[in-house]
Amino acid sequence: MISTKNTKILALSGGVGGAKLALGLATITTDEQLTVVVNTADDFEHLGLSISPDLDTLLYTLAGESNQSQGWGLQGESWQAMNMLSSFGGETWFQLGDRDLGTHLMRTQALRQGQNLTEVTEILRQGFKVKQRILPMSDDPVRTQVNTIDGQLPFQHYFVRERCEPKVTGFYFEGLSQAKAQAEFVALLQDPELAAVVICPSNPFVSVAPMLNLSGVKALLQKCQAPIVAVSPIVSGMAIKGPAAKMMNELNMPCTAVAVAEYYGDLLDGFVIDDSDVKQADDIAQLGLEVLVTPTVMNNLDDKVALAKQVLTFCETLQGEELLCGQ
Ligand code: FO1
Repeated sequence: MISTKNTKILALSGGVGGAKLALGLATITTDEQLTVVVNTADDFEHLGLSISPDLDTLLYTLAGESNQSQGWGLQGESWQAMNMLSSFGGETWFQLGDRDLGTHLMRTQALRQGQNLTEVTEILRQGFKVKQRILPMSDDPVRTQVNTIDGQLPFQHYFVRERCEPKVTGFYFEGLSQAKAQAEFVALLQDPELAAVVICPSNPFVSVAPMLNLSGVKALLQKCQAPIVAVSPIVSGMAIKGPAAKMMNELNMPCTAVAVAEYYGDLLDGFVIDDSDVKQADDIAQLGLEVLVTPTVMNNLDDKVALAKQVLTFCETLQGEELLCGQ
């Protein structure tokens, strides 16, 4: 199915938007070909539990178990534990379903027993029978703090409890300067078989930035021979999901695909924009990037697969190397 040389693919992903493209990529590649490195700066400790929302979104999505209408959590969920907690007057602003709680209990106990986040994620991945490698960006804690006009808020307090309402003035990634990039992530960036790096359409500021700004990662990306391609999370001046567009407005950035391309800067070889933003293609090319214009909105599995094929074909043209055979 796949050529034997230079066929490893690395996807960098935040939560929902990134997981959609990761599922498309997982559908058209062999199990060993794809590694997804996931943002862990959204992680937090809540009700005594270690919660890794983006890792879980990836696990649940690749396992075919995600709750797509809700946008997070698991299918077939029940809420008995939350209802019980609510009856005691406990904190219920962050909704943890009964099935989802099993994941957090498993992770929390394993971390407390001394396993690292990579090892715990591996246990969960095997439990969910996910074939692709899913790695946390780091085994060290990194915690996004959102600076707002109302003061600094931990990410989930800003995102879920305050529904992204406070006006954002900037971000601080607690622990980032001391955190080491996950070892296999570092090794993959130096692997001669790495053939493509795909930055998924995740929030550039709070999902992708923590991964890129881990010590040494940008330098390795700059050295890496594989094409680096990002998919714009901004389509027609809006974010498909989440607060990226609102953040751009509040940070006085134009809410455009061009602004996202500029934000990633010369790290990229190629940038993927939606058909509806075709008028921005020339401006992006002016930045020295190759541009792919294609439908990027993923409403169903066919859309995810179609975009994944387009992205890998784009990488092939940038690399001159075949990634997909007979697709
Ligand atoms: N998002 C919400 O908007 N409300 C919730 O109550 C909520 C609970 C939740 C529980 C577990 C989990 O893994 C994720 C959860 N999310 C919830 C989603 C999540 O916090 C965000 O989508 C991501 O952090 C942003 O990528």
